[in-house]
Amino acid sequence: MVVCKDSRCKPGEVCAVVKGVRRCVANSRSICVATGDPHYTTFDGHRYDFMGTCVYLLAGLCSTDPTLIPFAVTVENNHRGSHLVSFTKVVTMEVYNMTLSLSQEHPRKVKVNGVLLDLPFTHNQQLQVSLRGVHGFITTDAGVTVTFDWYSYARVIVPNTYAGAVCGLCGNANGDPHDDFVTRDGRRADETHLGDSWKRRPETCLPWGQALRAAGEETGALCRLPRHH
Ligand SMILES: [Ca+2]
Repeated sequence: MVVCKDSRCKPGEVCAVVKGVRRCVANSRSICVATGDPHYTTFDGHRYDFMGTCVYLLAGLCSTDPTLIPFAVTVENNHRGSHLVSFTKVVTMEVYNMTLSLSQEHPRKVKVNGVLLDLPFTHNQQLQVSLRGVHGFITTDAGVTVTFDWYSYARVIVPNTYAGAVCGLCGNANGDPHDDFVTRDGRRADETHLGDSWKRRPETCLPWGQALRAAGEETGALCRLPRHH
């Protein structure tokens, strides 16, 4: 039997009984929101607008801590109506060597490794996808949850075991909103440079200005998801 003591848990964790086993669990969580056209609120509460039309890393593990389950959540934005704004079109989570997508195109369904499925979906008790109200919830036993309403409102929820170990448009979840605007290469940035740095496979994505001029093209087709490392 696994036994833990509070003194052996990381900061931000407590010892608790989970499914009959005592183990260290997070005692709080952080929520990042992407909504509308799109407005972002980072895990640490920093709010900003970024309207790139590509595939971006919203949040993912950026630490080599072996106790943390790797995951990556990307968002794909498109134009809706006006060419001047973009909306979240697809939210994709990579976790446990699976790729799960919730897409505007397929309301109330999930695409798992390319196969479209009805909800609820469960996998090895590691992962569940369910419908709660208008929101699809991808919940993992790592404690990371992703939601999307198949329209424009997406969230990533991480337990504070991931504090300071995540990166992307949602920031690092370390409790400090002032250091959330950090690019992939670790530099401070404004919204545009922040967003552009978190493109997936940047060389195939158009910069925001060119994306505007190319509006009408299916920009999403230009940006395929590489594996997250
Ligand atoms: Ca922060």
